[in-house]
Amino acid sequence: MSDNIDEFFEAALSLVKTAGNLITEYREGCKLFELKSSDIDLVTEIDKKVEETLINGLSNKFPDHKFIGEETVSDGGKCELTDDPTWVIDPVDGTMNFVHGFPHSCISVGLMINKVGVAGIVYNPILQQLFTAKKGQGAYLNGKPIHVSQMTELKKALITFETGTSRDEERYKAMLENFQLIVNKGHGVRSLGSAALNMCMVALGGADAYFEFGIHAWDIAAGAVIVREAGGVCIDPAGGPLDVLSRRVLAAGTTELAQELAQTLVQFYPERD
Ligand code: LIP
Repeated sequence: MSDNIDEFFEAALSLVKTAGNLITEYREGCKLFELKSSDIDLVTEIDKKVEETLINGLSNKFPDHKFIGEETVSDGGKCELTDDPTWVIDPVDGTMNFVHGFPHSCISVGLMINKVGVAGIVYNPILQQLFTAKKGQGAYLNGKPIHVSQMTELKKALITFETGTSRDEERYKAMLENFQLIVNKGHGVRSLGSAALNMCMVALGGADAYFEFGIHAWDIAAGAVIVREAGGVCIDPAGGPLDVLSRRVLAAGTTELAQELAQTLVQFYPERD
């Protein structure tokens, strides 16, 4: 099995690096975009081209593999996770950043087999940050091993957090209440505008935890493998096991911090993918 995963990973990595060139042409920002579910949920032609490059390349090499791609699902495709090898892809995670030229956008590619994350690639081609992990083989930034922080207390923790891409009133209310809670109780809040890169900051040990309500499987599949291989935990924000289709995630360097956050956060339950 691990030989296959190495082969799958190497093929994906080569395609991700190629697709990254489509993003780096827009250092000042990709000003042409369309709206999806709200006026802050954007998609560009590059999102679609990157996803097409990855899915075509991987399905040519591995015809029996399945795909969950953000833009394919957005265009009406199935969002179905089976036991088959499934690539869970966000072609440009942080599309709002990409449009504005804020250099924190990435290609996020996760591989799940039997519904378990076995490989993750998160690549920010603008800043040349390549986060990678394979199950049981550790997590890396540009080929160097990375490890989560050992922070166990919220009062000393730096938490990454997002405002999201929907203006749903109930979600907003929970998001703002949680923002205030974390600011009052912790060391501070940071918001990169990309779930995948927020999770990589946890894997790097630069942030102590990340949580979000409203993300999708493609935002977190790769980051979950990278955080876990860096020694961290990825769970449901209420403390139970992570369900990548629940649109809820909590990643942390330690179980203790994760559980304290789970007891502290105001919960929100989006409609599942
Ligand atoms: C984004 C996520 C981010 C979240 C946004 C959006 P996109 O992904 O990475 O964490 O807050 O709502 O979903 O839409 O840029 O691929």
